[in-house]
Amino acid sequence: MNFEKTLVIVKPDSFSNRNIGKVISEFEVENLRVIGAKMLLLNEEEASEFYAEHLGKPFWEPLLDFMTSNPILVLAISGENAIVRSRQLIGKTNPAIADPGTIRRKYASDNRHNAVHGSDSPESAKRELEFFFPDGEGIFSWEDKEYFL
Ligand code: FUP
Repeated sequence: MNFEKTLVIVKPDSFSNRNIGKVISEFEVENLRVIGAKMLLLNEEEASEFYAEHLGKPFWEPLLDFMTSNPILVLAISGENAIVRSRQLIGKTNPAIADPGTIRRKYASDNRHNAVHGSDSPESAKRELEFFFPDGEGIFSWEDKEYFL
């Protein structure tokens, strides 16, 4: 068993499109469990820091505008091989070429308004969880309660 934690963001378009519940369900039905959740409105500084690796790319400014346009829901997700399995469920960045059945294929509009984010590696998951849940505060562990059984 390889239990992992990963960071998922339900993006602003999922709020506009009233898809937040559906997006969360996609993880839950696969036994990827919500162990932390926060609804936030990012400011430009926070969005820039979170997406720092994309600084200078042509989509940088529109990405920041989009990510600060509406609330987001940040989720800490836990489960077996949670990082790679979440990425598989989410699908490719561009929904037009994402596999049928993936979250982005079902709920995304284009490669910016793409419904959801998921950490792409163990290193990213660590950084991104720490970004939104510093020192693990707000994250519940599997050992905590019957909730997780
Ligand atoms: P992903 O890991 O699939 O979320 O995709 P990337 O890390 O490559 O990109 C991060 C975010 O940048 C995307 F979710 C949306 C934005 N982006 C664009 O707006 N346009 C692009 O062409 C590529 C990415």
